[in-house]
Amino acid sequence: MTTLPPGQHESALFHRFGLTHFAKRFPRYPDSPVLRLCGAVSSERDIVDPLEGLPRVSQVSDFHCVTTWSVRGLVWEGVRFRDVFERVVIPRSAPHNSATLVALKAQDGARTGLPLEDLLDPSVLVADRLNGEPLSVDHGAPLRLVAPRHYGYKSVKSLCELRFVSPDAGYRTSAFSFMDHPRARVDLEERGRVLPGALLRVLYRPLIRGTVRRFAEASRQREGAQQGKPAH
Ligand SMILES: Nc1nc2c(c(=O)[nH]1)N[C@H]1C(S)=C(S)[C@@H](COP(=O)(O)O)O[C@H]1N2
Ligand SMILES: [Mo]
Repeated sequence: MTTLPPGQHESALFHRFGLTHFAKRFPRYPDSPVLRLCGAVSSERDIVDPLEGLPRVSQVSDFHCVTTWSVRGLVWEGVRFRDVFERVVIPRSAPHNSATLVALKAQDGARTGLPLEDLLDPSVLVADRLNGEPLSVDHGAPLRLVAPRHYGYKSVKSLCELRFVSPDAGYRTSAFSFMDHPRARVDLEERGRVLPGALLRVLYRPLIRGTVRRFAEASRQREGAQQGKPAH
């Protein structure tokens, strides 16, 4: 059994989760994996099926939401970010050497970023399957980042854009900036930028229940609306 990082408790379920204003937002193109490469690059590109032909891996990892719930033993399948970088990003887009920060954007508008060095860690995947099935819309179809050593908000669902930037350019976040730590490593309890992790634990924990309910409710509503639509 893995031990959980400081301040986390185990959740039996992998909740659909996020900032409340994302509860009713869903990916626009859950069936079309396209990754935009842009920023300080030699050529901006839209890569269709970016995982095609790359070496696939399966990885079991725990997932840690900054609000203190963790789920153990998720089985992700996809391609290591490092391989996407070396085999697709460099040959197709050639980021400048100064672009050591990557701004991440999702189809639902969620934004964060991570240092390129953190993304190149072998534990970081661009995943398209979870627990033996294609990624669902709830969990980030068609492609999601999985960065298990960082809080869940870095594991961007429905990932659609990698913007390579210099560190002084920074990146936009969808949260208040104090909530987005530049690295957000779970082992160091880097929950946010200003307040200590041990304080944010206490502030975030009471929000879990209501957030889970809102996200689940929005998901049920979407499924209901989908069933009313003709198949295409
Ligand atoms: N696109 C997108 N990615 C996101 C979020 C989101 O709202 N939108 N929420 C983040 C947060 S805070 C968490 S804890 C995890 C939750 O993953 P899940 O919804 O697949 O359980 O996704 C992260 N990635
Ligand atoms: Mo989270």
